[in-house]
Amino acid sequence: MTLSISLVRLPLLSPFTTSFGTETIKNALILRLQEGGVTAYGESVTSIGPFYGYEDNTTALHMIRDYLAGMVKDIPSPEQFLTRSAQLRGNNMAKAAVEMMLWDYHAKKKGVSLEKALGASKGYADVGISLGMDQRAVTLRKVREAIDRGYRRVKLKIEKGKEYDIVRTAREEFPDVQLSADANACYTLKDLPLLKRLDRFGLVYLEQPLAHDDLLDHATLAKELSTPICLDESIATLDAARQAFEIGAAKVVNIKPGRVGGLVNSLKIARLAEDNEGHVWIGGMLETGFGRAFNVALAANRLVDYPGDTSPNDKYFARDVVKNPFSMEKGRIRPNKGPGIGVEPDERFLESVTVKSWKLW
Ligand code: OSB
Ligand code: MG
Repeated sequence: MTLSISLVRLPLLSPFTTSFGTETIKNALILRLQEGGVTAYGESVTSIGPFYGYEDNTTALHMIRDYLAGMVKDIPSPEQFLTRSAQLRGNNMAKAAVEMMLWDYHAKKKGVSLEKALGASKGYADVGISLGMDQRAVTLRKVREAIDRGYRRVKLKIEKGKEYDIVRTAREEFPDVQLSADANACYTLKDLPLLKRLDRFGLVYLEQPLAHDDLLDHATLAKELSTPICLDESIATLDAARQAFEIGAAKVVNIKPGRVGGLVNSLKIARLAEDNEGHVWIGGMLETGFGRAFNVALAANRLVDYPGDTSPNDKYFARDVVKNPFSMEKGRIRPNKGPGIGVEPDERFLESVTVKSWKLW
């Protein structure tokens, strides 16, 4: 029985720019558990630095090596692992990588797909695209290509002073597309006039306009806008989701299992949204084929009602580390049939992009 973690470095097909920076390479931490005939995987959504959240690959590696690996020697259920790891504050991205690996392991042991293990499924995930910031003409071309490929929602990244022009032109050229904008926390309430100007474009929602750790100001903003607010960064826990719905800080939540501590919490947040007449969709963090397979399985769940940022692998990478990438048809992706995440690693390519590996036990 072995548990190892590897850092893999995979170039992105094109740079991905948000209000917090530009990514050109995906630096992913991949967990691999081998027991009996079963090999299970996990992927941390952390990156090289704490720009999206406070965790990064170094802190996740520390948490997993020094705390979490020792808690899973008996391969507990995801729920048992959450109970054990609750004594450690925060660090949900590190916890999520381990939690998801346990889901994969137990689904494989039972011989069921992760999609099935998660409960009632639609059988497919509705897919939207997240477009990084770029020159206007480039973005508009990418919006057209996305619509032609069948994407069911197009999300534009925005930042202060670079929101009105791109949203207006995209809306004018594509009047019928489901359009959203993601600010990645770059505004404050003082920018209300800028945000109000977006109200007329019929966005399905405005994603994370204010601070990464704020709920209260979002509730204030929500009262001033007709566009619904979707929270991403601010929903770091199940309690944050409950509080957000309670005070009206969000109508929509972008669930990233990696951000909320895994799939158990993701399903609970989705149920909370349903109870509060809210909406949820599954976000992405430019995952490799391992992390992507978890997101797609979750996005197919009945509780998920909006299209997610779960593009097929070839949006991100010329070559992914898995042999069976997803393909999209009419803006939908079918989850793998399993067992577990149902992903076949491309071992030789995976090895060639692995920077370093650590044996945990
Ligand atoms: O805010 O949703 C975000 C990528 C990295 C960090 C944050 C975000 C994103 C994306 C990309 O929007 C979604 C994807 O296609 O994986
Ligand atoms: Mg976001």
